[in-house]
Order: sequence, then structure tokens, then C-alpha cells
Amino acid sequence: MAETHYHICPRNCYDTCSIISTTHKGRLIAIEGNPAHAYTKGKLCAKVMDEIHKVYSPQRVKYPLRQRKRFSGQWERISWEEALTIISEQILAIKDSYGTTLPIAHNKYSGNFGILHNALEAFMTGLGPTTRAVGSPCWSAGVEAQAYDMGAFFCSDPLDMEGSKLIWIWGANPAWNAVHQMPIIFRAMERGAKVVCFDTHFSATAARVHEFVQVKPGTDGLLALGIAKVIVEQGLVAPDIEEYSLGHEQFITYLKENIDLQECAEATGVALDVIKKLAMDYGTIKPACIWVGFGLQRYSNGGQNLRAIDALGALTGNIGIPGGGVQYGHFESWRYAGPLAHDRLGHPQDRQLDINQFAPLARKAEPPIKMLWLASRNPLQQDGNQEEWRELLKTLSLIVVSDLFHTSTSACADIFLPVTTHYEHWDLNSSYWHYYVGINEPAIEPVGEARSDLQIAWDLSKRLNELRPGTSAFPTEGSEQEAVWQALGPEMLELLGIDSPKELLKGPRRVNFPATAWQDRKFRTPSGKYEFYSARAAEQGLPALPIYKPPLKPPADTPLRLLTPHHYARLNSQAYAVAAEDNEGGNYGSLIYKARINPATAQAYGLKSGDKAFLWNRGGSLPVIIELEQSIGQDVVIIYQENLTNPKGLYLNQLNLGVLTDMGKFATGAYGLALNETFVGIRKEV
Ligand SMILES: Nc1nc2c(c(=O)[nH]1)N[C@H]1C(S)=C(S)[C@@H](COP(=O)(O)OP(=O)(O)OC[C@H]3O[C@@H](n4cnc5c(=O)[nH]c(N)nc54)[C@H](O)[C@@H]3O)O[C@H]1N2
Ligand SMILES: Nc1nc2c(c(=O)[nH]1)N[C@H]1C(S)=C(S)[C@@H](COP(=O)(O)OP(=O)(O)OC[C@H]3O[C@@H](n4cnc5c(=O)[nH]c(N)nc54)[C@H](O)[C@@H]3O)O[C@H]1N2
Ligand SMILES: [Mo]
Repeated sequence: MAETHYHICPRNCYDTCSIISTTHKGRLIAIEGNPAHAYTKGKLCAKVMDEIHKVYSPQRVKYPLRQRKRFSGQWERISWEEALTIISEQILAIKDSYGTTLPIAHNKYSGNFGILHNALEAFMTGLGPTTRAVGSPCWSAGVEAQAYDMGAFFCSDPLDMEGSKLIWIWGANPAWNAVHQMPIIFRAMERGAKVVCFDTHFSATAARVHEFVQVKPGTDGLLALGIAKVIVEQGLVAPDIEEYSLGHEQFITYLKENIDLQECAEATGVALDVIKKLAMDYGTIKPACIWVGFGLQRYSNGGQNLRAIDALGALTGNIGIPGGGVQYGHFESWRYAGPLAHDRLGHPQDRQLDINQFAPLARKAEPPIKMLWLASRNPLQQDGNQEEWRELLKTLSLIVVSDLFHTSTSACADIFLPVTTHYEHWDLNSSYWHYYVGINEPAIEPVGEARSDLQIAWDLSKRLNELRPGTSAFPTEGSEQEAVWQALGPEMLELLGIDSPKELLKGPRRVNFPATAWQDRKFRTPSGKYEFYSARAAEQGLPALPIYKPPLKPPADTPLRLLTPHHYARLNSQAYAVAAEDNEGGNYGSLIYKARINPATAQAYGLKSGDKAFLWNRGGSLPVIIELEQSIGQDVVIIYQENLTNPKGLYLNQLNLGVLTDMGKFATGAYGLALNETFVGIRKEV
């Protein structure tokens, strides 16, 4: 008999899809989108459609493993009992020699955003104070910018975009990275909305909308300020701006005195008449929605640029109206309860290390870090500062990686713990974009000996307390389903309009917020208003106003800016067979990155399409295959972020020297990673 189950895609992605699986005799045989979900509407992306292959992949690690020597690839199968004993003994040895659990460190991020995957953090809290990676490699600068402007980052229900008359997609690429938003944008277009995409090159999204505005990387803040100046000059400022905002006079004075439109056109690469036309559109067409993406804020001036874009929304009265807004993301539907809730995870004496400077900070930490557990995380592929990572590893006595597959990071592990997929465990998921929350049910038994992150935390707690009673205050057993029930406390039940968590078993539900964020224009800033002038930003040593700060200039010897936006068929470092097939279909071999450059750049370096070359800087030298693309700026190289798994090979982020964004510390605990401030030279292979 075929059975069906509900799942939620737990990936770090805007869409957080509702999935229905079908099993036959205990095996997954089909995955479909859930047609009853108002946002994802029964459609899935190419990556999820491929998941049955992932679940049963021969490459999936199915048993606990121990590596004889780091980076040797000499793995041997061990039992869970052995694995948990090795880890427990290490924890006890650390406690005995240092008199504290601080030398135990945990670094987790994007692999799985389900609430039950907070288990290891909660387990660590039960041990005592430990060392944690805090912050995010992803969106920190933008989150903080919106915290200064509006008091929190909070976007309207993305379905609200359908009612917009003008949509600006600015530094986001939804045609690849948030595919369920595209039908909503298309419906708005059918109803007469005009849609413009602002990017550094002609992206897949730009190809699908009315207009493309090519912006020089990291200069969007200046473009926004130029547009704002024209709006002011044309008398298009919202008449009621005084009522809902603070500091607009200072902002307008800054625009008048400091922004020169001719200079703005030169620096941004956007012609003066285009800037004026954009301003007239944005100042007169209502409602107008800006979607500001994560790509735009991965700069040393990223937060400042985002504040300038927010200011456009506030200047024209578009924030707080249906079909308007400056949409970035939100965490409003993540108000969980119980021990796995995000705000309950830490120990008051934890040592917090900035996730984007984790390796350099960890190397200097005192007491030193001795044991490192990496879960839902592939830092040796995804982080900057790779050289520091290599050095840190040498000082550690135990490295544990829990994952589904071998990765660049697991290559350094002593112990590999195999985890279950979302088809094999219970979970609970919210989106950082749409307003739906859903329960994930297991459909099949764990593959091989895989265990869920929560099960691993219980089992380890049990083993530790067997070896030395009272060591772990985390539970030693439990039911995953009950953990879901616990996380759905009274606040969430009320938001979801249900009396019992059980009702969520019938499928995902929307939280009952109004569709338009900030519709009462009561902002969560200290003044309660939209803050053009932010005293809180000034307290953090930042400009109080959204002023323009240029991005970094390339060093003379490495003059090309390397952009590494996200790939249509990958999810960060998470690999999918569909992408591998796609790659092998080319004639490049599957392990070499494609570096896309302008034909004029190629000519300047004596390169042509298909040539082998190296991108280099002081981080290393990366072999690439050249591809030509007319729409890429002459001083820019684009490589779509992908994991070309070759544990011994070079990978993209060896070129990333770990430059940080201007904002992030105040709102997320750590500065963001200014990934797009990476500069390289290029050399033909001879
Ligand atoms: N060059 C470059 N670097 C980047 C970026 C870029 O655009 N360019 N993007 C940055 C951004 S935005 C992000 S968010 C980060 C993401 O980087 P990371 O935080 O490292 O996350 P992922 O690569 O998404 O996934 C990490 C691992 O989690 C594993 N995983 C999946 N599910 C589970 C699970 O249930 N349990 C456990 N234990 N593991 C699981 C996956 O198999 C994968 O190996 O990378 C950043 N790095
Ligand atoms: N298919 C797929 N979907 C994903 C992911 C994935 O890896 N693959 N990753 C997930 C994660 S972790 C994240 S953070 C999101 C990221 O999704 P997005 O918010 O779309 O972010 P990025 O892909 O980093 O960049 C988006 C666009 O910004 C452009 N950009 C870069 N610099 C600038 C600039 O200075 N100005 C302007 N105007 N544009 C610029 C890039 O060229 C790119 O086209 O997607 C999520 N969804
Ligand atoms: Mo991300």
C-alpha cells in the first residue's frame, strides 16, 4: 500500500517548500509539491525533485566512521557505541584537564534550518559553558541595516507583491534562488506591473522581466541616493513623511549637499537619464515594491547600501502599504518554545566567536579550543580565511563532523556521524520569506545507521552520563514528535490559529499577521518611527544617516573583482546529482570551475572561450575554464558558487580572504562576510 507524508524542505532557502512524499513498502518512490500550499503551490525546484537520489545515494555515509589520519581518506566503520564513547571520553578529559567545558566548540549553520536541528546546541548548554560560532555568513549586514531603519527586519507576505504596480528586484536572483516568487511576479506583470532587475550582470531574473539596470558592484547605495535626490527635487516625497519618520530633514540636506548626479552616474555605471527615469517611476507609481536581495549586501559597505535603498521606500511612503515595502526577509514566524527554541539555546557563560572569523579567533582563544563539532556546516568549503582554518585544525585533539555526505570539511574529521534526511525524522520549519509554518513527518526508516541530530544529542547525553553521572543535563532519551509539540508553544499556536499542534499535521499553516509588514507604521526603533537618522547606528560607530561609502578598491596586482553568486542547481555546498550530470555533460570535466568574464577582459589577458587559466591572489591559485559573457563588467569575474567535490583539490573560497561587512555585530552577533570584496588576478595556463 502506498502511503503519503508531509515534509518541509529544511534548506537555507527563501521558499521552504511543502513536499508530499509517497512510499511503497517502506521506500520513497515519489516526491511532489503540495498543491494546497498557497506559496509553493505544488511546484518544487530541480534540487528537491532530485532528493530521492540523494536519500538512497551510494555516496551517502550510512555508518559512523573514524579516520585514521586527517585528510588521509582512510575511514573505518565503527559502531555508534564506539563513536559516542570516543566523543564522551574527550569531553570528560577536557573537563578534567581544563576544569571547564569552554575548550569544546560547536559551529553550525546552513545545512538544515529545522528547529529540531538545534539539538546539539541545547546539548552543549547542558554540559556547561562552551564555545559557539555566532552570527551568519550570509545576510548579517542587511539584517542590521533594517534593524536600524525599522527596528527589525520584517517583510510583507511575499504573495502581497502580486498587487504591486512597480517591482524592483535589486541584488536578488529569484529565477534561481527563490523560484516560487517568479509566478507571483509574472502575475503582477500580467496585471500591468512594471518589473526592473538591478544586478551586476544580466542574470536569469533580468532575462525574465521588463528592464535590466546594470550596476557596478557595491555601488547600489550611491544609485539609491541619486534616485532619492531626484525624488526630492521633483517634489515626490510622501506628504505625511513627518508622521512616520525621524530625521528626513537631515537626510534630505545630505542629499542636496553631498550627492552629485553626474558623479553618481559615473560611479554606478547607470546613465543619468536612466537614474532620472527610475526616480520618476518610483516617485509616481504606487504601490511600488523593492525586493532587496542578499547578493547586494555582501560588501564592506553592504549595510550602508541597504539603508540607502530602505530610505527610498520610506521617502515615497511605500513602506507599510499593500504591494509596497522594501522586502529583505524576516524571523517573525520563528517564535518557538521549549528547550530547542533559538532564544533558549545558549549558556550565559558561553564564549561566542564570530562565525566569519571563527578560525583566527579560535586559534587565539584561551583556554584553547580542543574539540570542535561541525554540524550542518562545511566551513572548509564555504568560509573565508582558509589558511587560518588549516592552522586551527592542527591544534585540535578531536574533530567531529555530522553530515549526510563526505565534504571538504569532513576530510579533516576524526569522527564522522551520519545523519538522517528530512524523510527520516520529525521536524518543524518556518520560512525567512513567506508566512507558512509546517511540520515535517518521517516517511521512511533511517537509511543505514543514520540518526537524527536530536537523536545523536540524546544518545551522547546518555553515554556521557553512563561514564560519569551528572555530566550532561540534556535529556538522555525522548520522542522527536513530542519535541515538535513542545516547540509549538502557546504563542505559536495563537499565531497559527490552532488549539493543538496536531492540527499542523494536516499541512502547513500561515501565521495570522496582516499581509503587509509595518502597516500600522509603528516601527520597533527607539523612536517608534522609521529612522533615517539612527542614533543606534551612531552608537555602533556607524554613520547615523544612510550615506554613501564606496566599496573596496582592488589592489594593483589583483585588479579583478570575483563575484560568486548562488547556483541554480546547488544549495551552497550541498550537491545534487542534477548539477553533476549537467556539469559532466559539458566538455570540461566535472571538477573545474567556470570563470565568466567579458570578451574585452579575455582579450586583454590573451584568453578565449574554453581556455584553461588560473585565478590567483594570496589565498591561492584556482584552476578555471574561461567562458565569455558580454554582460559582465570588464573588471569582474563571475563563478557561480558550487561544490565541485574533490577533497584534495582547490576550491573557490581559498581565494576568499575573509573581508567583513560594515554591519552585523549589533543585530546578529557578528559582522557578515563581504564575499564580493574578493579580488583576483588571472593567468593563462601555459
Ligand atoms: N564563495 C562563496 N561562499 C559562500 C557563499 C557564496 O555565495 N559564495 N554563500 C555564503 C552563504 S549565503 C551561506 S548561507 C554559507 C553556507 O555554508 P554552510 O553553512 O557551510 O552550509 P551548506 O553548504 O548549506 O551546508 C553545510 C552542510 O550541511 C549538511 N547537512 C544538510 N542537512 C543536514 C542535517 O540535517 N544535519 C547535519 N548535521 N548536516 C546537514 C550538508 O550536507 C552540507 O555538507 O556559505 C557562504 N559561503
Ligand atoms: N538554487 C539556489 N537557491 C538558493 C541558494 C543556492 O545556493 N542555490 N542559496 C540560498 C541562500 S543560503 C541564500 S543566502 C539565497 C541567496 O539568494 P539571493 O538573495 O538571490 O543572493 P545571491 O545569489 O548572493 O545574489 C543575488 C544577485 O545579486 C547580484 N549582485 C552581487 N553583487 C551585487 C551588487 O553589488 N549590486 C547588485 N545590484 N547586485 C549584485 C548577483 O550577481 C546575483 O545575481 O538563496 C538561497 N536559495
Ligand atoms: Mo545564505
